[in-house]
Amino acid sequence: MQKQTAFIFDLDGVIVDTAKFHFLAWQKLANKIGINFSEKENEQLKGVSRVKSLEKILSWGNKTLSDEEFQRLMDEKNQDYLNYVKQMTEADILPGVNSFLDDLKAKNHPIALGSASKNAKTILKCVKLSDTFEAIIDGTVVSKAKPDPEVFLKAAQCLNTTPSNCIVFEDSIAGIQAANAGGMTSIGIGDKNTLHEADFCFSNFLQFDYPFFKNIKMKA
Ligand code: B16
Ligand code: MG
Repeated sequence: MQKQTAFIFDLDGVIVDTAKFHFLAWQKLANKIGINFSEKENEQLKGVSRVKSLEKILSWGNKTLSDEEFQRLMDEKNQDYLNYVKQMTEADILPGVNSFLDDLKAKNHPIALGSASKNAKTILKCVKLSDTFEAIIDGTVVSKAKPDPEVFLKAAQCLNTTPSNCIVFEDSIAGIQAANAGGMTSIGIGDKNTLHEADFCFSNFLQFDYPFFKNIKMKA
């Protein structure tokens, strides 16, 4: 079993700010079908799978759709989203992320990606991080959406380590709940009030450095 502390990173909203693209694409779609969609609703979709996101939007508007129409709208939203994603470059990696990843690699910490997104590998390629993670667990290999801990438990397993040896970075409420449910130490990236269930919370990666994690009190 791996002893060195392992680090698991969410993607959207932690490594890159694709959360804003999800917002724009969902808002366009929701408005098109007559459903109001603001930042407040968007917060509830962070970390949530594409299917569950559309289900939630439809329930807010008391709408039901045929399976075919549901699929068509999901595809439309994803195409819209990918049009934003395809314009991304390394410059879109959030501040402080690259140097923190470099520090972890220099100290031989195992690192994995744990994302709900089915577009994770496309995004990593655009921002040139395809070879950074030892394990990539994304929406194509998980069956249960966050807040279920499956995505992070699979990541820990791939890194050959235990949940209690893992630190998870997350920007979503569902993702923090997933990390906590998996018995991992959770670090919220974002607003402290929104992510109050996190063990620690920072507004971004410039607010802490590698030495902070040398002395961190792990959950278990
Ligand atoms: P896709 P994460 C999540 O990624 C997003 O936060 C969430 O807003 C999105 O609906 C979900 O991925 C599915 O994404 O449509 O690309 O498959 O934050 O877990 O990296
Ligand atoms: Mg996220």
